[in-house]
Amino acid sequence: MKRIFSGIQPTGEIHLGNYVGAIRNWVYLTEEYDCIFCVVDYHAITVEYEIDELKKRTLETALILLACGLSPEKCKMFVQSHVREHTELAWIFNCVTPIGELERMTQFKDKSRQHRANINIGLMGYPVLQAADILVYKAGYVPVGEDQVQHVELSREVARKFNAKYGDIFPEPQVILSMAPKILGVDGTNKMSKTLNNYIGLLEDKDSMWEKLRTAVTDVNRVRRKDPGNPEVCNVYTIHRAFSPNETLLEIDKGCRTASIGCIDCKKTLFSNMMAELDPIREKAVSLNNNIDYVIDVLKTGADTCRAIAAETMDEVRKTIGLFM
Ligand code: AQP
Repeated sequence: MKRIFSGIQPTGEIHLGNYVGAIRNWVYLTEEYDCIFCVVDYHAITVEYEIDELKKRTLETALILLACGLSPEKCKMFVQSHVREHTELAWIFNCVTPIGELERMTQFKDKSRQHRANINIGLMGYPVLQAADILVYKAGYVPVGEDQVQHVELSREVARKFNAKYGDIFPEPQVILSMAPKILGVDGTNKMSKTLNNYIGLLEDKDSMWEKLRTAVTDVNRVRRKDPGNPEVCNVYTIHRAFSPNETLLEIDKGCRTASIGCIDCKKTLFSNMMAELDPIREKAVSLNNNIDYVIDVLKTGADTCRAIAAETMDEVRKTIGLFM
């Protein structure tokens, strides 16, 4: 079975972008692939964070993954820091990765702007650790949102550089994109993001979800109710595509272009379709919250299984690069 690896940061509330851009696709993919999913806590400490929050967010992120439909029967799930081989391999990869490649990463440039007072080596080396996360399991496929494509390309480059220097050990991983690889935030400008505070959280209070959707930016050229709109440039329509059936999409598309419906009508339909899918997830999250030992157990079992796979790769790597064993 072909192997998949992907991760998610415990940096804040899991939002619609994470869900339709990645997590929902992960659930589908468990039917066909050998899947490994990870809450990447070491990635989360590359920016300022609350020490007491990290632990809580890590567990909450795992809980949401389970609530969204990932199950330990169909995939392995664990916390990155519980498998030390990730950081060990990252160090080795540091030694084959040119600094120039890291400096040109869009996320590094964006995060450096957002965190001017803390541009640390970890922030720059983030994609190297990501390459190690993927390649320590020799995963060939990485399902991510569009923002992560450049990092997966860098993983390919790292694998190539390592293989050229030491011999063919690693595959060059390929990206798998979901059907909604880029969801913008409610500001209609930036990618929906945990840290930009432009998100709609999966477990957020329903009234607050609606309020954020109600006021979300749509086609900026549609100023008055009677102006026709253009769904192609509307982020709300992009979210519709992720939640609404084809007939609804056609109706919305036509209604918007002819101004026979307004943005609020469109958002009401979206909210109803969205909640039909999210309500069971939210209910499952409540029940998992009452059974938190189960979540901890899933993570522990996942880490034990993944540690064994990672240890095998690291034995091979240590031997290959000439470490005294
Ligand atoms: N807006 C988005 N649209 C589509 N996919 C998205 N993803 C994130 N935002 C969107 C995908 O979700 C997965 C997990 O993301 P992550 O937690 O590893 O970090 P991120 O990509 O940096 O997401 P955030 O929310 O913006 O986190 P912060 O604010 O902490 O940087 C990935 O597959 C990602 O592509």
